[in-house]
Amino acid sequence: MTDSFVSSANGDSLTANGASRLNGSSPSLPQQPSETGSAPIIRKKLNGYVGFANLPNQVHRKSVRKGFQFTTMVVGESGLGKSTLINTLFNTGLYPPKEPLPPSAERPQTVAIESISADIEENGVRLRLTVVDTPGFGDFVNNEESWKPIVENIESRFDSYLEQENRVNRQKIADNRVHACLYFIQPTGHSLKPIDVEFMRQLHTKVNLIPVIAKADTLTDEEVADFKARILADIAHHNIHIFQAPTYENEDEEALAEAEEIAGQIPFAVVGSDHLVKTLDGREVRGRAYPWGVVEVDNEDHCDFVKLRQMLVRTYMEELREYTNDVLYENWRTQKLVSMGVVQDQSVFKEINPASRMQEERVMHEAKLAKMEAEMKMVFQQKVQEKEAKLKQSEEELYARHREMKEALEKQRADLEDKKRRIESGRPLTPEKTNQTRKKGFLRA
Ligand SMILES: Nc1nc2c(ncn2[C@@H]2O[C@H](COP(=O)(O)OP(=O)(O)O)[C@@H](O)[C@H]2O)c(=O)[nH]1
Ligand SMILES: [Mg+2]
Repeated sequence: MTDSFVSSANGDSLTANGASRLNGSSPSLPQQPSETGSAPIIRKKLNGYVGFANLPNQVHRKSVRKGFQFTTMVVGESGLGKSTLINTLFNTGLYPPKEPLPPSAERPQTVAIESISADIEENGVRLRLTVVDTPGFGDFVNNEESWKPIVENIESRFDSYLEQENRVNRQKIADNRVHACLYFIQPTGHSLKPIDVEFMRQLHTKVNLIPVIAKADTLTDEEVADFKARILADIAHHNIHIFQAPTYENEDEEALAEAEEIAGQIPFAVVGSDHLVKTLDGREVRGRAYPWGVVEVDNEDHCDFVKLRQMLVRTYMEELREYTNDVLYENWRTQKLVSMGVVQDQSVFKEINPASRMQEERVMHEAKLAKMEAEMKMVFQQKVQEKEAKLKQSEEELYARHREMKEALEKQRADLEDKKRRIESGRPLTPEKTNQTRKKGFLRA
């Protein structure tokens, strides 16, 4: 392998930084708002060295230390060269040569899911590679639900990730989600078969689909071109979403051209071989030797293997991981939680903007003050009213007493006047007194 993953990972992190996707055909990632809150962003030139230009290198060093982890799934009828292609892709003997089953052997009745992990290293970069194989897919008389165990497997991996995310302690989350699914199409030269369409329809919202034409050395160049066109038409007709290499706004022309070139080769017509053969001109290459010549795996004129490797490993492995996490898993998670009846509690996870929060608090405080003032006013008024009522009452009482006393005085005066008049007119003061004198006189007499 001439390409080094180190340099590509390094270069990508620089060009892809902070850019947004241009690719219209792939559902875009949820984008972060570019400006946080309402704070204006000031563009300034630096006067001297600060050092944050080194940040990508820090990330690089850290990720190299941590290592990478990637899970890919291969699906397709047996004998299409899945195991061989994986061995070719990662240049290891991940799958040892398989002994074909003897005719009398019992055949499995269901699609099995087998996963193999390997730690591989290239230029000091470690990759924990997991390949999920699906032997049995499309191998039965009735393949109606061949896709089912595969969907279940992908979902159970999502489930396990969700369960880990919901733990109280999330120190060690193992990411076993499938980041890419290589779907092997039989090199019939016709178009997609119902089983291909059904599989892709069931899976395209759950995994990054990468369709490949298996054993492309069995087709001529024209046949490959026609077959590709028909496959793409079928895919478009059934609204199947296959993984597209994303492009970014501020990327250089080279990167854009590369993305375009890769996108132009989908579905990749691949040839796999994990052993070396000698070409007519004496070179030792990975390939397949035929009586009429050698098919070279790593030769772009012979097949799309190099482009597939670029898509899956060299350029877009990180994109595949990111798309799986940010879009596929996120959608599945939302659906799952909603179907379980979980509703978003706005009061718990509400995002808080400090400015509006302060404004809210001020309004609340002012309302509280106004309420207190109103209450105090009311109490005051009540007290005043009570006092007024009391004063009025005592006034009335005073007035009544005054009237009473006045009346009594009037009466006394009238009595006195009456007496005065009687005295003046020489009449006895009271009839009783007359009686008394009479009595006295009678007694005296
Ligand atoms: N013509 C051709 N044969 C291939 C290719 N890849 C694998 N084979 C052969 O196909 C047979 C089945 O391959 P294998 O990788 O076991 O297929 P699997 O069952 O899909 O895993 C083996 O004999 C391989 O040598 C290819 O690209 N072209
Ligand atoms: Mg196999």
